[in-house]
Amino acid sequence: AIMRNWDVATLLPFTATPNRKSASPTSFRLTEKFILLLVFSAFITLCFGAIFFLPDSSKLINCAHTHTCLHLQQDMGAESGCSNVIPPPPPPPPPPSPRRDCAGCASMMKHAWGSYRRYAWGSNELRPVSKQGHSSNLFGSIKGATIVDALDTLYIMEMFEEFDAATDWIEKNLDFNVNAEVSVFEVNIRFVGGLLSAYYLSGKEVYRRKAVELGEKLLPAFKTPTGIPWALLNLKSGIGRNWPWASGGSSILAEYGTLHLEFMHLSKLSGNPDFAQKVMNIRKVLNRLDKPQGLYPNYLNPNSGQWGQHHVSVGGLGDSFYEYLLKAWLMSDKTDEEGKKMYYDALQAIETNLMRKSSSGLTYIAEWKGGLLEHKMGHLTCFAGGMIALGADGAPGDKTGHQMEQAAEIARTCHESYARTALKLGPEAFRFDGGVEAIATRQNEKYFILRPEVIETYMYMWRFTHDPKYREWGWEAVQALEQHCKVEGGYSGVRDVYASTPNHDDVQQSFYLAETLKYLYLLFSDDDHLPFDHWVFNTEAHPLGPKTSARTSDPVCLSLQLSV
Ligand code: DMJ
Repeated sequence: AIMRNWDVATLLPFTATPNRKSASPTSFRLTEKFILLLVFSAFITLCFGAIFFLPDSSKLINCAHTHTCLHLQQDMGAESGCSNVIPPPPPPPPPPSPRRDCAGCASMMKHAWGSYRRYAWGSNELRPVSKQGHSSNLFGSIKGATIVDALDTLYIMEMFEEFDAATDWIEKNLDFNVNAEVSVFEVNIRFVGGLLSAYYLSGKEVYRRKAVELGEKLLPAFKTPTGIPWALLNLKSGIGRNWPWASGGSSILAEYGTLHLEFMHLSKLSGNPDFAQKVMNIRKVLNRLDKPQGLYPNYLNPNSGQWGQHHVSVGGLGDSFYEYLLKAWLMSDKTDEEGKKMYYDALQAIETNLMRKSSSGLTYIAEWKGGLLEHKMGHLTCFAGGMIALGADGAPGDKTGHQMEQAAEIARTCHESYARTALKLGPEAFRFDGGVEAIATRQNEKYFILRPEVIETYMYMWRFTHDPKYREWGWEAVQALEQHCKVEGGYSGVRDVYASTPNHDDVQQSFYLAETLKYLYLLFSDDDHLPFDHWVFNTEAHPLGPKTSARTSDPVCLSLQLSV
């Protein structure tokens, strides 16, 4: 009530009646009113002036925790000429670290998967520019390569609605009863590997059943005089053959040598020892053979059991054979002594005969052709940084530190192969001859097809060293992928990484979802997300289920171990 009386009194001069004679003592005359009006307008002008000319405090509030804020404060101090009264700026906050939870990488997966689902559902792969399905002859008429390859990435990134849609498609449509020739290696690493890891992660029986069913379809590939399998197999007739271009009808080291992990798991999950026997026999054949300089040639004839051409590579045609020797030992809880010895002996021979340093000090792994070196390193070879780091801990004779250094040097060289291009993406192969270092010189080696190997190595190096440069390098790759490979309909490879604008090849490879995006996600995740002491990744980045020490008979529990 008191307030109301005060209000009335204050307002009276402005609400008084125009009849001056009857004006109360509180009324004003015209001149007084004019003066009051002047004072009032001056006050209003001052207020507006303050709004326009004083520092913008709202900006300060909004940016209180950012770099821009700091700059703004400094600018304002300089403008107002009162820099001496402003206290010295606090030390700058640490640079914004890459997104550690990698929500960014998960959103890349959403775009890649969403586009595949929209434009190519059920096909093997997506053509992201023309927005339609794409089928490579590696899978014959088996369908859904991207669905099976991406299953575990969806699960790991907690995209469960998408994972359920994929499971539904697999239950209803994934069919191996096809009269078609497939690549035994590709079907094994992508389909068998993808199904096995989906089983270990989710515990869904359909994945175990389909993996074993497909494994059984692949067994006829081993019907050769030596038991070294054919590269190609007709799934209906069980007739196999080798690639017509492979030296004298040979099988390929990286193909027959990259069945071991999956087949050991198939025996365990099916109770059928055939799978394990077939891959252990491959070892036997290899161990009977003389190896030039301790090296494994890429070609081996499955009829005669003799080497073909003496070409050796840690990249294409050789790569994952070495990887599977090491991982077989790790997966056996370090009981597979034969695998261990074969791996470290082979690595020693590679170091002696293939590993070289360029004149500016970049370490690379060359290719070996009958004793002569070709000073070229493939993008595929870049996985070796991660492999060597993974094995360094068990290296014989105090070589752990030395192997970690080698791994770090390979990672640096592979990063340079990206950094020296216009698009900041790595070429298919780069050379160290003719005055160049880590640069592709041939037109047909300048393409980038969304391959994972360099990011794979960053991921392993990050986990073992926690050196922030590996996350920085990974983030550079993310930015380049977003800028040059992302299109409305997904992600595409590019034809020339040295061209200033990307020329898209219109293929979104299934390994982009299986490997590249998964390794990126893990690079920015905590170490206990799929810890290495529990899980071993197959060569297509499919985590194969906990090693003996962590094993439980209930696969659903295995998936729970992930989140603990
Ligand atoms: C993948 O299919 C596998 O990583 C394989 O071992 C070799 N290369 C491709 C991806 O580059």
